[in-house]
Amino acid sequence: MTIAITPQDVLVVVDVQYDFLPGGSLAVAGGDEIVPLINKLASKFSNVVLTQDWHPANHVSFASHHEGKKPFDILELDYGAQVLWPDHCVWQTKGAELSRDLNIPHAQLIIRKGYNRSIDSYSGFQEADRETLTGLAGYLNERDAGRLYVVGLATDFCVAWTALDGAAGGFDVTVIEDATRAIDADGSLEQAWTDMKAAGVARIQSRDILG
Ligand code: VGL
Ligand code: ZN
Repeated sequence: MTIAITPQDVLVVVDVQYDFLPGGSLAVAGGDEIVPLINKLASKFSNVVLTQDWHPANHVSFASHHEGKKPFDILELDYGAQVLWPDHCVWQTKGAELSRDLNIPHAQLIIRKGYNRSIDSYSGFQEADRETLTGLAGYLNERDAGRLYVVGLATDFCVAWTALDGAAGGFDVTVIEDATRAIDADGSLEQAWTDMKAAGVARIQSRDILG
């Protein structure tokens, strides 16, 4: 049984940007493999939203900004624990660009996130302070969105946080697992699936939609 996608259903394509693809500064293993699959899935949706990680050069999530810290260290900030990353997705750099191999001309909205220097934002819905909203929920509600299908990079960070916030916002959320790839730092992938399951986020494979 394949899932029938309705015109109200929305595909959310998370952070398919050069810095998360092979050769990028925070490359996710196999990240390039999912691009053709995302294109195929996108052809089934009349509404596609893209997210774009978009940081100023001195962003708080960059290890380089904290003396004596290195990528993947964890730092306690006002809003909670912050994983430190290599510099990535700095606005107006090639690494921040969406992959040109995405073939989704009908995508209607690009949500940028992480542009406040002192707050990270894995989620497409809200920043890591859990207060500052991006406007995505408002957009989806105003457009009378149906189910949300989430794909992209990385499964255990921006995909998971977007899916979790979508579910918390009352949306019916599904992650298409084989159209994502993970960073998997220190058990983060397993934790993400546990959290998503507990939140009622469904987990499917692309064949469940494509047949
Ligand atoms: C992401 C780490 C830092 C992601 C973004 O897109 O999953 N991960 N910024
Ligand atoms: Zn980032």
